[in-house]
Amino acid sequence: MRTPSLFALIALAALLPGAALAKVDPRMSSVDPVVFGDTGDTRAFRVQLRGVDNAPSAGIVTLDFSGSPVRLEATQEAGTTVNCAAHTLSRPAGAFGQPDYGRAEFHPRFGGGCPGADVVVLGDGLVLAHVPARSTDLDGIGGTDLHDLALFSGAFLREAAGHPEMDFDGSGGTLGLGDLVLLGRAFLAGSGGSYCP
Ligand SMILES: [Ca+2]
Repeated sequence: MRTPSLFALIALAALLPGAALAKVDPRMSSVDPVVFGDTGDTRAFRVQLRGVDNAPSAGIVTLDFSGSPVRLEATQEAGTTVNCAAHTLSRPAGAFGQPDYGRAEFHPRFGGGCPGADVVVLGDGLVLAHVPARSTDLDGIGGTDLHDLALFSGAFLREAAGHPEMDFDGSGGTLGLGDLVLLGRAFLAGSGGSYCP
């Protein structure tokens, strides 16, 4: 009885240091400040997982939109898993030995957004950050369409300030051409609007 137990203990001891190093540490990991929704896969949202030793760490990254009114598209880019019931997107960070070791790069497809930091970013189940969400499909209806263009044009012509939800290029401050270009690109792409049920 004692011999297998001893072997098991030795095996466990050999595994533990590696497991401890591989564990994701929220203090060391980094997350982009805003998650932008897109249907053309041109807007990246990057998460870098790191362990307590500040070295990259593999793991699964999850974006939890359940506390926001964001409408996830039912079809996401290759490698990203959408859970419509849970309102989450997840994808694995790059594996050890790869150039993107520990990094997950999302190009999330969704409509609507939230000005508050209501999207929870998790690495291997640990909360890394809370971030706001923004998309050119402002109303979360029908993808990026004429109505969104009208909403943007109205705000742009009236006051151009105080609309963080339309700051698509993340420049801060007033609305500008950079925001319009991104909206126009999504509009011309003509995609989006096939939301999760
Ligand atoms: Ca829309």
